[in-house]
Amino acid sequence: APDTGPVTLTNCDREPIHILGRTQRYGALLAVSSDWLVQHASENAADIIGPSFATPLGKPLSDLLPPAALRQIRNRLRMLESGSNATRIFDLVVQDRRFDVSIHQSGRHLILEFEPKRGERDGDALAQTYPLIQRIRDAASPDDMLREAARAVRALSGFDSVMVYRFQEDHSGVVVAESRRQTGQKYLGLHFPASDIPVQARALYTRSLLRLIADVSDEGVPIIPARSPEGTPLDLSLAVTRAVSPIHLEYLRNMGVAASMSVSIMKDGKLWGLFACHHQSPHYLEFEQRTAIELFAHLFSYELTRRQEGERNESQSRTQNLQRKLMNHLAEGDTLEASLLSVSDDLRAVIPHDGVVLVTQGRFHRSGDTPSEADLMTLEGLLNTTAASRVYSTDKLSQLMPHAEEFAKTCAGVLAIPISRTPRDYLLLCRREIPRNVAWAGEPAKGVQEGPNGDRLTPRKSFEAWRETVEGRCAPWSESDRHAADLLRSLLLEVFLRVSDAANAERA
Ligand code: BLA
Repeated sequence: APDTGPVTLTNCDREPIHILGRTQRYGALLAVSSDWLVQHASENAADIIGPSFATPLGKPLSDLLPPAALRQIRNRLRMLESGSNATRIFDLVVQDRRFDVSIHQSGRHLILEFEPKRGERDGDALAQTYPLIQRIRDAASPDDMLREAARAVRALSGFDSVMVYRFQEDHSGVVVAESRRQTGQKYLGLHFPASDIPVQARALYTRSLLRLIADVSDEGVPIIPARSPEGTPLDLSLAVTRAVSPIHLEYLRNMGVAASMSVSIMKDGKLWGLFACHHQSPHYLEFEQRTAIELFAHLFSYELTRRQEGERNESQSRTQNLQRKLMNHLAEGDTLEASLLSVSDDLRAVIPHDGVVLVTQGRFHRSGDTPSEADLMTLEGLLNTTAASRVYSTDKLSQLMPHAEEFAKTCAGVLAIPISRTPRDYLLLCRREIPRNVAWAGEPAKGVQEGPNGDRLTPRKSFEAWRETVEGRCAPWSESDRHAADLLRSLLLEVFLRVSDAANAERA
């Protein structure tokens, strides 16, 4: 049934944040029809653009804007027609006032957003970007690279603090780098649940790569009328001045933040993470500066992909290495158990784990942190009910085997690689529970009042919520873990075939 009730902390992903019907105060928004009649306008249009916009609804744009401005807009529209989904004009003049204007199509409307130019810009932003990218390129390690990136975005934006927030496979997130004006780190290493940046927000952030929340006390300016005559609200998904979810505003206020900006970090067409920027006081950035930061994020994404391709090659060569060593051991006449044990370091490098069990012919050869023999017997029975000749993995073994709760500290999840068909033999990799006693670096949640949207909206409470969700879980088996497991499965199958061929040959 559709959920029509209020948005709460447990159904965050239902909040329709793209049709909230308000813009942030720093801009004014107009929606015009294909014949350029104003259909919607934010209530601040006259304040921001000029007195001709006192009663704009239903009027032709040509009555409201000077001919030169109209010409600039018309020229820009050609760009929209040629495929890009948004365009911008950096200097549009209306009666001595200068604006940056963002233009995009939304349903049957053309949306124009006006932001007044504030004083002389320094013209440095773009020039500043390239040396900063060079430093990223030169970074010695992946961690270094993330740290440099946070520093760079802080330099480009003037925000007090910048974090690199990375999404995990389950859409929870972790702060992987942090740069703050006041020394020290506040959130580095902390995890947050997926619902802190709900699914519809993540989807928007893949389409619109930068949003500035210039003042968290700004509840937004209404756009009128709220609905079109057909009854539909204006879709603001790509609107740069889109007002922000009140739930998120409360989160930011509880965090002691007065302005926030996030910039998407894309990788392979997916949202890899965000630069999350915070300021102690309201903080506005002009469009060109925002554009430079967007460009930086774009170049950074590119560097990230490049580096990770390098890592992928490395992991491929590690897998090959593992394969070669294993073959050598077997060729020298070692048993499979002995061979696997002697390559365990290489195996751990390919698929990180805390313990390993070779299950063959009803016997268990264990090494590292694994369940007991008795528990393994139960587990083997259950694994025999999973699909044949497929890698099976779970990051919460207790879902398959309730009793596993009791030994989650030793082994909370397994990845089982079937290595022969009859009877089913397995190579079982085990992982311990995710450690949840991460040190909290920030100040305790002092004096946070429970607001209208409930009591979870602080990073500290949020972290607690994440802790509960990972209770009894190990770190998720990633796509590349499973891929490596598949490769290993075919390799081991081949080995088994050879071993049994050899045995047959001996017998003959
Ligand atoms: C958006 N939540 C966001 C954003 C961030 C976070 C970075 C992007 C918008 C921005 O630039 O501020 C979360 N920010 C964090 C986290 C840290 C941080 C985890 O600094 C940690 C250090 N948020 C909740 C809950 C709900 C929620 C429980 O915590 C829902 C009930 C909603 N968050 C929410 C929504 C948005 C959001 C709706 C989108 C805001 C928008 O774009 O309109």
